[in-house]
Amino acid sequence: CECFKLIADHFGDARSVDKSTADAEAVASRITYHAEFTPSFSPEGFDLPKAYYATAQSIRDSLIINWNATYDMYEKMNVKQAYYLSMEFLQGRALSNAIGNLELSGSYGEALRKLGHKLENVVSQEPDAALGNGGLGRLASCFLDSLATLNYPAWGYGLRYKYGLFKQLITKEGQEEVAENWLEMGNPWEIIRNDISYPVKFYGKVVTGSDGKKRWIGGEDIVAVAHDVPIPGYKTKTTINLRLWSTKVPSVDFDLSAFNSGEHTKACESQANAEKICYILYPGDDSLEGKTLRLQQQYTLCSASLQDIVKCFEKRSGENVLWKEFPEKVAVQMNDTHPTLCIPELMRILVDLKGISWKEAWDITQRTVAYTNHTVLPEALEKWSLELMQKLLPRHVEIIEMIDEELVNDIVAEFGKSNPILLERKLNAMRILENVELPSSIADLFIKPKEMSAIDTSEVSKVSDKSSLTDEEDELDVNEKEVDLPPVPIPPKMVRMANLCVVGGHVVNGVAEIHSEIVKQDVFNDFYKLWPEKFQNKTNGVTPRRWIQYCNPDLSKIITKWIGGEDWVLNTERLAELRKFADNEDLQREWRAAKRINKLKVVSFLKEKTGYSVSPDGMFDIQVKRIHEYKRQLLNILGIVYRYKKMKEMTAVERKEKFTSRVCIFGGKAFATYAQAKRIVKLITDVGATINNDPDIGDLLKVVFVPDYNVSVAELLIPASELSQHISTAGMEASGTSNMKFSMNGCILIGTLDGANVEIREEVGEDNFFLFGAQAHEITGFRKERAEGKFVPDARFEEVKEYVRSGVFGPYNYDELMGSLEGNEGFGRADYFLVGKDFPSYIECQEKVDKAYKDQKVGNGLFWSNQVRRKPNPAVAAVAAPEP
Ligand code: GPQ
Repeated sequence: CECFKLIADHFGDARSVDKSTADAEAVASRITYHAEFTPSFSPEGFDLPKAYYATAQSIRDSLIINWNATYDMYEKMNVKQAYYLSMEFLQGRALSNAIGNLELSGSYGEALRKLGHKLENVVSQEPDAALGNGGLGRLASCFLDSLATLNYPAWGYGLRYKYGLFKQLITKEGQEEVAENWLEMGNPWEIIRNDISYPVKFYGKVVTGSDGKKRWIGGEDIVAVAHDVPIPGYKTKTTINLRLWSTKVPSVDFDLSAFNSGEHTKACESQANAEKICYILYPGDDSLEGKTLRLQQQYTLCSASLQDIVKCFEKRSGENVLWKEFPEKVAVQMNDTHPTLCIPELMRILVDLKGISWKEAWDITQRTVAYTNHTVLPEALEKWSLELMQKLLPRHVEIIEMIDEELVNDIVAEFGKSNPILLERKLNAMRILENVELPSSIADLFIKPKEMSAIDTSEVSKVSDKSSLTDEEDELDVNEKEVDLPPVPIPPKMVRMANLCVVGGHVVNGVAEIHSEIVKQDVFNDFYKLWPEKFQNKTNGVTPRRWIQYCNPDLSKIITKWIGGEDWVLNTERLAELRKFADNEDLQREWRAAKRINKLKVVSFLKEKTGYSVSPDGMFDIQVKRIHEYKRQLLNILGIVYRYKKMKEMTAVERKEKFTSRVCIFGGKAFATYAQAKRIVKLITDVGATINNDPDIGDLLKVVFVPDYNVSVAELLIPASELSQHISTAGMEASGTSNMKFSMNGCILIGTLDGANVEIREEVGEDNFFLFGAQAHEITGFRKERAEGKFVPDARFEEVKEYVRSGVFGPYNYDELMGSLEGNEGFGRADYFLVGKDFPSYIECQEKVDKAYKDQKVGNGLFWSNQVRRKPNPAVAAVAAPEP
């Protein structure tokens, strides 16, 4: 886009880091300056923690120069700015990324060496900024890197949680959670903006003034304070901003008289209440708990960010603020439904505070806001209790009710009143408010249950299963109910945030092609039929800087050497040029050597973290992601149990002959109250403890659960991976993003046709993707088959469950976990995620993997970098192969 180019060009003469002064000498003196004047550390000594802090501060100086220049540019050019609102940013470490993006690795390495430290030891001092749970948060962070790199005028907005995602300990009991105090040693990256703060209100009531305007008054006010984190682009001066809010009480609210009269706790109460909003990252991932505090967090993010965005728009507009041009200057992207309150909040600001008519404000809001959906799991489609929301945000509820009413009118206009059954179904599916009465003019259209008996349609029976009763029977039934049955509970009134997003935004996108199809054809099908133009796909992506270049320097050097030039870091299409050299033995040797270096790093890491010694000769088979039943770590571990059982039944010679040596690595956190996920963690660690200590097995099979999986651990494991598992029940993983990272690091995937796997498989070619399992369109049928008792499980699956139950892996009672894979009795949950259904094809597929890995070892060259073998792209093949 022209304006990005202008920005990039303009930077030619903007202030920037002067690379000529960034030689090692100059860098060392900047670092020592900070070591001396950084108040957080004592003056003597220069140990690693201090070296990290001083190094980070010296880099931050450089970032600030670019960050200010970027901001000045946006101001001057009054560009349209994109704002990415997200409750999660899973940033990981920042130091090596910043040094790399500023192209200062050489001088920093050299400077630190002079000062007595290795750069890699210094960067590993940094705690991960884990302000996110998993894929959704990491995607937000990858976007920031890419937006800055591509010179987009964009900002991120989030919350500055005092405690990030919990630290995971693996004990004999399984997973334990400990608070992660990532700010304990201070945060050298953030710039506390005491000059930028906004009031955020909760509770109170709405009054109508004499001018007819609504005002939200009373209640509790807190203050959101900005903390800015500069985000550098790669090989550009563009440095964008991640603005994180923390909360405090307005200074006038401190109860001095209570404090003076000795009631210290009372005096500090309101402070603690305000601060607790940003205490912890909501630990849920695809689930909903926590209620009031979580809603306060969501509203704080939306309110503070929108006040900030509006203020910036007004400032840049000067004297003449044209509100209808707001969407030409502002795009607000909501990362899932967590920031949905942006919609009523923008309406409130425009209508109540800026005096704009409802109609115009609605038009502005819709054109400004867009929504990314990240899940189709019904339990993850957020709903809020209307009652709770009414208490906490009374004005927003009025606005939401109004939006709902307009939607109801639109639906009635669209579907007419002539088919009340269809209309009722549409209203039930599409309304924002759930279990809330319709306006009487519309409610009167619908038949009361007693009148239904007269109508004979299959649709009606869905609405009421009493439809087949005669009038008399119906009377009787009602009377019986009155006498015998307890009153039917009134279903709670809820606000459906996803519906509000679809209605209030101009675009809805899914995160992989198959997911976006499911969004259109299933989750939001009624909306799709009404507004097909709103629905899009935007397949996720990851930054190649962090996920190849910095985490895998050895592989990066090889790529750069063979395809000639480093520009693949900005243009990943170029990686396809490697295909031309797929059969070249030198490339194969170099590739294998790089993989081995990475594997050796993991060998030491596993020893240090778990005590287990693993061989670098085994295939590194990795599944790292949040622990969730739909991601099916259970399928993986049961496959391993099967393998182990078979090995035990063979002689040493036979098992060596039959099986490929594997190091099976798991990592990931389970939501603290997700009992089933925790049982899976326990099973993995128990299986590991048995197999890893079994002298019959030795290096033929090892099973290791890496504790406290996070971004930094991913940066270590992914480059060492040879097989990675993306084996979710088809249709349930919206996209996945680690599948992309593994592929980029020369790893083969085993997986189902789910999420981004589908597109990855198209890209790498069918013979480089080990595919198994049921497909998305078959899942409902298979579940039905189970429910009807028609499913006959494979004997191998029965055998494996039995083996787990037999106690081979220790005394823990696995009845509940194994029972969930069976019928409907006892613990039976009828194997909702179809582990049993996919088990045979999974283990057969794993046998193919074994064979393929073995074959590469007997000399048919570079199997495991086989991605590059795919038939050459004609466009690429047309380019003469340069000599490496
Ligand atoms: N995802 Cl709704 C999360 O990590 N957390 C969430 O709360 C929701 C989704 C993931 C999703 O499970 C993955 O399939 C995606 O790749 C990822 O979001 C990013 O889109």
